[in-house]
Amino acid sequence: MKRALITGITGQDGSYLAEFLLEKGYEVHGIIRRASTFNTDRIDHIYQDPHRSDKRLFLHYGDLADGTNLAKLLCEIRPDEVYNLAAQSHVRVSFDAPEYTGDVTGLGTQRLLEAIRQTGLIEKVRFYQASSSEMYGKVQEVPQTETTPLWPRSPYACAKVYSHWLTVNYRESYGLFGCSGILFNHESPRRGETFVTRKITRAAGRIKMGLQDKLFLGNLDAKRDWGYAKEYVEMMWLMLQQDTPDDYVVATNETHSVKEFVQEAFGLLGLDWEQYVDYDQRYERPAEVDLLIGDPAKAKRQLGWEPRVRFKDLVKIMTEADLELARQERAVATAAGKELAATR
Ligand code: NDP
Ligand code: GDR
Repeated sequence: MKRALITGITGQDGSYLAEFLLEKGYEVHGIIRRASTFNTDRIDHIYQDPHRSDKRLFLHYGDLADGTNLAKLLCEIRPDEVYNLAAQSHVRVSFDAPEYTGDVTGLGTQRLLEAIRQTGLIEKVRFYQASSSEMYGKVQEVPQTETTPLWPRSPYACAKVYSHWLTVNYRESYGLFGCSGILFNHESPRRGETFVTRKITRAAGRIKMGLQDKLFLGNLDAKRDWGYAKEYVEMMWLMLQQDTPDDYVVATNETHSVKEFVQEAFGLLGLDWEQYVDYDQRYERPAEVDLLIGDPAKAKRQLGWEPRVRFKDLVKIMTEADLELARQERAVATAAGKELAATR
């Protein structure tokens, strides 16, 4: 049985990847951060009773800021594959917390790679690094490919460039089987609620259900290549199954503006978005990435991978899921209201 270690298992991608690897028969180990509130919502449905003898999902406390602990975990688990998905992953937040972002999203990868090297696992482990289309930053070439020059435009993107090149460096210096997936934006009903797509679909559902009046957004003109997270995690695994390590763009080769996303989501619920959306400067970034569109030709040619869910399908999946969530929220609010009235 193959053994995988996932950093960032509680995040959007980590949860889909864990499901995918469990289905493939892997033993899956995930690193979670200690928090004062529960932070395992996205993986609770695959959590297994620790007393089960056939248990294949194991969670360990750890942090990319703690290299000693990473080395200890690697020694104990001795994984065949390591997927480094953990990061302070919010671009706008990285301008507010640049040092922290550099520490976790950049140096965190250094700590993990060095722990793999120092524990003598470098020849055994296959390593996946979650690189990002944000590394392209300022538009120099469209569509972006594996050879497009990088021009990062945020502390987050700078940290990702560092991690990306470290992975290449460990491959060239120490023979690590290390791959970087340059993933363009990918979304799902599990997307964090402060990323623009989920913020939009959450608001559309809540407005439709009468739970919210307004949606405040920043730049509506930025264009992104949005794909479906569930499909993208398959590419992470595929990269590590090849004979030689390499880097790949994972994208749909379609781009749409934030405004188009709003129009589509609100339109699906019969809402006129212009009545509900207001501008708030707080959501602007000091430097913006204006246009991302990725060419996944290499992924198709070499790994046979192609995205199936396109822009309109994705907006529909997310909008429908968030309408259902808002419906449940309203039902809970109504029940609570009735309970309160009954006590008066
Ligand atoms: P999320 O923000 O949903 O998840 C991030 C994960 O990292 C969470 O599990 C989080 O834990 C964990 N984490 C954060 N800080 C630390 C830390 N100091 N130590 C250990 N774990 C930590 O991100 P996504 O799932 O969307 O993305 C996965 C990866 O892919 C990230 O590295 C992201 O930067 C990158 N990426 C994402 C893209 C996208 O469109 N989604 C595109 C390209 C790259 P907790 O739950 O406790 O907060
Ligand atoms: P991004 O995603 O920065 O591309 O990074 P995000 O959804 O945060 O922003 C996309 C675009 O929408 C504009 N925008 C807003 N963004 C947010 N979050 N909130 C708003 O209110 C808002 N209004 C407009 C932004 O300016 C931007 O242009 C995501 C993350 O998952 C990264 O970790 C990942 O590496 C990249 O995708 C690829």
